[in-house]
Order: sequence, then structure tokens, then C-alpha cells
Amino acid sequence: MSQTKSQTDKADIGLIGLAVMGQNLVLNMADHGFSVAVYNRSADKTNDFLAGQAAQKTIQGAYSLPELVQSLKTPRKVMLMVKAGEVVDDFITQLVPLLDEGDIIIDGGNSLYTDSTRRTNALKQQGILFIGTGVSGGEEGARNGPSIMPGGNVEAWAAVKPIFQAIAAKVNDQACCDWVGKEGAGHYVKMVHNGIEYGDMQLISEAYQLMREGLGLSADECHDVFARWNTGVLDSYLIEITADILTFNDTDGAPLIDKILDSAGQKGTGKWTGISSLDMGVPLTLITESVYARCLSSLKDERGVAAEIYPRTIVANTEDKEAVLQAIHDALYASKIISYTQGYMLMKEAAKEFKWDLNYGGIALMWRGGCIIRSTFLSEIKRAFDEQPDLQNLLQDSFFEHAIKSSQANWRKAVIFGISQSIPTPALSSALAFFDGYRSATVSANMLQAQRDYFGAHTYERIDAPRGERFHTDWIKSGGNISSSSYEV
Ligand code: NBP
Repeated sequence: MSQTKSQTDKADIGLIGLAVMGQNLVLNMADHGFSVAVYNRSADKTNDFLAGQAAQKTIQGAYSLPELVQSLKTPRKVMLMVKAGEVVDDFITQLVPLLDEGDIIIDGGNSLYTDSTRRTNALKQQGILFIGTGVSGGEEGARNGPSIMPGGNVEAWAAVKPIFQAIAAKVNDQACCDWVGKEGAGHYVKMVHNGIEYGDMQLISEAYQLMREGLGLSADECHDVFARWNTGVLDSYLIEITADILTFNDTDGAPLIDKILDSAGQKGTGKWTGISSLDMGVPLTLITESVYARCLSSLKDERGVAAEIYPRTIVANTEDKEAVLQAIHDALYASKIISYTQGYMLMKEAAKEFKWDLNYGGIALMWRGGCIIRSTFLSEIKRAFDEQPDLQNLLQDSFFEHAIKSSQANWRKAVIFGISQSIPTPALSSALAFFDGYRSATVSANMLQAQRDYFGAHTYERIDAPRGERFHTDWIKSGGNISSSSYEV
């Protein structure tokens, strides 16, 4: 029986949830010399795993939570890789009475950061240490080296660090895993990572449609372009798999991409990022547009009806094909810079709001390998924050300034090309609109403030008065002198 095992016979860590992520993380841990005890709600999955891939490895099965807990070295480390939400809370409720003070519960699922903050604080009251960690990289990453973004109770970190840093992806021998911050900081950073993933995928998909429908390139020709781009500044996992996808043929020999229905799904992390940006008042336009683009894509039948009413107008393209391709390339690069700029703006605001001490360069390193948004480009973000830890905005770094300035003309050209061909480019064009707003010393909000004061006496500030001093005008000469309260939400 496991109760009689000596401490040395016991497992280094326990893992609950033997679906795709859990199984692969366990195998990865075992390959790095750790012994793992595993538990799954459905025992047949545990049996199949132990008899299959886990056979001959330092992996042992448990068929109840008490059995799992008793088979662990102290302080016990129990990692959950289950469906986010209530399931995590249910497991925590069952585990707490079985654990001792100083034991550690780790949630590696895609949990909402506010849940991780709540769990960290509630478990602390009960003497249990909690880590809420983002794990990115899908099945392949979990097996061979994911990006891991842990946050929660820092007192747990020393015991978990050797395991996490051993199994994480490595870039130049540095693990793509480091402590992110207290409470829900790890899951917040993972959420922003997923939001950026939505943005990167949407940008690439728009570039693809401009090539395919705007320039009339075949799937093979598009493959060649993406494969070429993957050797330059856009070198990234998502460009690489896009090139791969374009060479994959269906059973009839035709490109499989042309058989896939254009209706996108989503599991919520992009939406959470957008909601958080609205809560914090950060203009995260590109990621939010990418979520909306998925929503619009899912109106498949309705779009079909609208397409009959409003057929696409196509203007003959007189531009040289290579010149348009270069414009699309530059637009993609500049927009990607905007997406990361906005993501970092959001993390900075969250850090301020929640009093988290986020290491921005370290976050770029964690995303540099193992995860879906991994790219060479992230090295420049790391360098920028290493050089200037207090950098206000990525667009103020000289590398990104140069990249934007040299892409700007082509960025506009690509967006105009999309408009002229009636091809939607919500991410490419919203990135440009953000950039034009951000780089404008004067925007149209004076008119907005005048309108607000006209109909609602919301008051305004004047350019010839100190900031904070508020004025109200009786625009129609019939109102009173009472103004509305000037609070911000
Ligand atoms: P799933 O998200 O599909 O979760 C499956 C696991 O949850 C199984 O062990 C299942 O047990 C268990 N489970 C469910 Br579902 N409902 C349960 C319940 N009511 N009580 C107890 N156990 C329950 O697995 P996954 O795709 O491996 O993802 C695990 C976590 O990692 C999730 O939070 C996911 O969002 C996150 N994540 C996934 C990926 C990815 O690429 N898949 C990447 C990064 C993060 P059963 O076998 O008995 O049904």
C-alpha cells in the first residue's frame, strides 16, 4: 500500500487529469527524471495510460485522491490539468482535507485569472500554497517543452521551480519558465498570451486572404510566400504551420484548406483578454477585433445571404504582384508590433491595478519558445525591456520605431489594397487606426467632449487652462449652471 512507502519511494509530484495536456506533461516530467503519481476521474484513462505510453517509466497510478496524496513526497505537489472552472474548485475542495500545511496545489489549466487570485488567497488562509500557471504549446509543447507562466503564492515556487524549469522549453539554454507574480498574475499573462495568439492568427489569415483572393495566388504559391517569410523578421511557429497547412492535400489531391469551413471557434481566452482591456481602459483593438472576426465568421449562413445582396466589388489590380506581396509582408510585421504593444500596455495596466511586479523582459523570454506565439521577434521585446525596464511603450524603443517607420507606407498600401478588393482586414486596419491615433498629438476628442457637455453637462477641460480644471457651457442658452459629476468608469 502506498501508505507504507518511505519518503524516497514516493513520487516527486502528483498530476490530476489525464487528457492530452496532462498525459504529455507527465511523460515530459518522467523523461526529466521526476517520478509522477497520476489520477484521472475516469479510471480507464489511467489504466490505458499506465499500460501504454507510461509503461516502463517512473509513473504510478492512483485510483482515489487519498491514494494519490499518500503517494507523494512532502511538501506534496499536486498539479491539476483539468477543465477550467468548477471542476478545479471541486478538486481543490476534495484535496484540502487530505493535505498538510505547506503542501502545494498547482492549477495548470486555462483558468480565469480572477479565479486564481481567489484560490491563492483562500488557500493561504488554510495553510495550503497555490500556484496558478499558464501552460502553452499544446500537445507537442507539453510533451517536449512548453512555455510555463506560474503565479500565485511565491512561497511555493522554490519547490516547484526545478520541475517546471526542467520540463519547459529552452531558448539558448534559458528555460521558458520563470516566476511571473503573485495571485492570478501567471494566468493573466497566459490570458494575454492567448489574446496575442488570436491576433497573430487573424493577421496571418488576413494576409493569406489578400494573397489568395486579392492577388489570385494558388495555395502552393501562398505556401512559397509564407515559407520565404519564415526565414526573415516574421520567423515564427504560426507562419511555419501556415506554410505547412498550405501544402497539405485532401484525399482527392486538392488543398485541404479549401475544404475547411470558414467558421471559427473559440474557447474564451481571447474574449477574456478583450473584456479585461475594456475593464482597464486599455485600447486593445487588434486582439478584440480578432475575437469579433471569429464571431463574424461564425455567422456563416447569414453571410451567405448578405453576399447575394452585396456581391464583392473587385477593382483590377494594376500593381506589381511582388510589390503587393511586400506590402502585405510589411503590414503584417507592423501590425504584429502593434498587437504586442497593446498586449504589453494591458499587462502594464493590470500590474498597476493589481500591484503585481511583472518582469516584462522575462515574459517575452517565456513566450520566446515552447508556446504558440513563439517567434524570433520576441527576442527584441526582451532586449527592449532588459535595456529599459521602465520602457513606457514598445513603440518608444528605437528598434520598433525603425521597424514601424520602414513598414508604414507599405502597411497603408496593403490596407488600401484590401479595401479596394472588398477583402476584410479588421486586424491589419484596426492596428493602423490605433497607430494613427497613438501617434497623433491631437485627436477628435475635443468634439466628443463638446457633444457630451452639450447634451449631458458632462464638462470639459480647456487647452488654455490647467489639467483637471473643468468647464461647462450653456450651449443652447436655456440650461442652468449645474454640471454633471466628473467621474470616470
Ligand atoms: P480537457 O480540457 O479536455 O479536460 C479533460 C480533463 O478534465 C480530463 O481529465 C477529464 O476527466 C477532466 N474532467 C472534466 Br472534462 N470534467 C470533469 C469533472 N466534472 N470532474 C472531474 N474531472 C473532469 O483537457 P486538456 O485539453 O488536456 O486541457 C487541460 C487543461 O489545460 C484545460 O484547462 C485546458 O484549457 C488547458 N490547456 C489546454 C491546451 C490544449 O491544447 N488542449 C493547451 C493549454 C492549456 P475524464 O477523463 O474523466 O473526462
